[in-house]
Amino acid sequence: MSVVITAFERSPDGGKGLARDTRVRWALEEVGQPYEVRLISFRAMKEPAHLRLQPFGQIPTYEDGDLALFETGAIVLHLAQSHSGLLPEEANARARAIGWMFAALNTVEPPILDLVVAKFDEGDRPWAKERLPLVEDRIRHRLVQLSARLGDADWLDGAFSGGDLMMVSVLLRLRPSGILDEFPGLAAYVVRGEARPAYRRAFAAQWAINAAAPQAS
Ligand code: GTB
Repeated sequence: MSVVITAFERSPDGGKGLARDTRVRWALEEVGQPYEVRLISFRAMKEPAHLRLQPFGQIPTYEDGDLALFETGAIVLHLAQSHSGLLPEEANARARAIGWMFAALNTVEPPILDLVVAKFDEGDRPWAKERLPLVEDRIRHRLVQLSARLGDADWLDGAFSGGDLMMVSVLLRLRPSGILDEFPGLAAYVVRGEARPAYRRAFAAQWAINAAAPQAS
């Protein structure tokens, strides 16, 4: 039985790897699980067939036989728990790595997503200019803390884990803003993640689809 995920038929980022199927592809590549991709249009995402898989009308989804999952956190955690390669064997180290996955999604990603909203959804509001520095500073606050914890280490807690996969994926979304470059240790951490062969395969696979597709003007 093969694994099938969904991804944008045409990603709004033109294939820069920022859409969330990339983190799922990366996890699949890290654990050596072959997969197929069903590309889906924005319209189809809101139709009943997709809503049965993803109640919020979003990508990515994950199907493996009887199991259908949505939410990248759940998908990556499932892959990490059902294959070797993304979680340490030792129980406490495993629990800490899962903790970093949650930290990425619950503590670091929200202010980063707020910046996307502030720029792209609210950018034309009269108060947008005043709000933007506050949103950016909330991100910086988190990055100061994350950077202090990472220190000179390669990864957040020993060997590379699903926690790093999720944290690097979350931080990547920040690169276009320039804020990541204010934190050279974290910028280098993200580059280390991107240099992993599994990430490169995942990126190349989504790039092949998006670079080939005509972009919306
Ligand atoms: N919490 C969910 C998860 O982690 O799975 C969030 C899933 C999600 O936000 N999916 C987005 C989506 O389907 C795509 S990744 N959006 C369509 C919709 O909501 O109607 C978010 C994303 C979109 C675009 C860019 N980009 O252009 O750079 C980057 C990331």
